[in-house]
Amino acid sequence: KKFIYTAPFMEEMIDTATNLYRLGWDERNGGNISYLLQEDEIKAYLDITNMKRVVEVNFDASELAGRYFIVTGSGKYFKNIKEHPEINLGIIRITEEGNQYEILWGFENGGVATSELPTHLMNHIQRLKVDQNHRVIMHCHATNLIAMTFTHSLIEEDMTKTLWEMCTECIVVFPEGIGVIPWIVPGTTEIGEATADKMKDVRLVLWPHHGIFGAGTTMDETFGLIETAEKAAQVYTTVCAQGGKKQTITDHQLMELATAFQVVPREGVLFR
Ligand code: 2HA
Ligand code: ZN
Repeated sequence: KKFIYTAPFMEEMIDTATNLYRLGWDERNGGNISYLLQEDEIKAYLDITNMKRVVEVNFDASELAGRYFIVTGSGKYFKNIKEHPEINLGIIRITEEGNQYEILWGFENGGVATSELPTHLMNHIQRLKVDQNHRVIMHCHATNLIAMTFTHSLIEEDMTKTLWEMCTECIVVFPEGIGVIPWIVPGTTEIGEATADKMKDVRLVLWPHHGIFGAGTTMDETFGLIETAEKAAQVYTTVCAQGGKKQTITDHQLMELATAFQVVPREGVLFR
């Protein structure tokens, strides 16, 4: 077998977690990532018949039976992933019944998958229904997006419009807009269901006063999606600090962008 630290999925996971930490979006044990892996990808690096431990899942994940994920650990710090991937990350497989997962690699010292596993798995189930190439769910505490949930309208169309206005790229990167759920206790199946429900239509879901969830087909794309929304939120913060908008990208200009880049903007955001 090849050395597992040379696996592209491992390198992507470590690099992304390290970047998120460096950006200040994953303090302490904040944030979590799960990355759907193909059996063939893993087999070159790991004996998939060698299961280390079994852990309960407290909801029905049978739609993901037999699926593999590399996932960040519960209570683990993104800051430490680069130094000790084998403690802070794990490779898991959902059992046939969908009520447990098996740990095939990592989570040494008795660790388990992220406390947000229900939301991650429910989002994977939902995104796979609308995008067969879907693979990544990422959660982080992006600073300016969180701040906006205190000062800005939480109506999705309002939030989407403001983010689109703040950087010309935004409407091209997330034409479907951003979802916003109510405040709910994290780690619960309730917040998982609310988030996954939004993921039918969007790849970005904002948790008020907490953080952001992103979905995508690759690690780079998912990271880039969150990065773009957070950049817009950062510009918004600066615009407010400078005294507010004096001019902006108009709705007509946003439509021109959508046409030029062949994206369909979410209904109900422009020309209201
Ligand atoms: O894992 O970010 O939402 C810590 C969190 C919970
Ligand atoms: Zn969080």
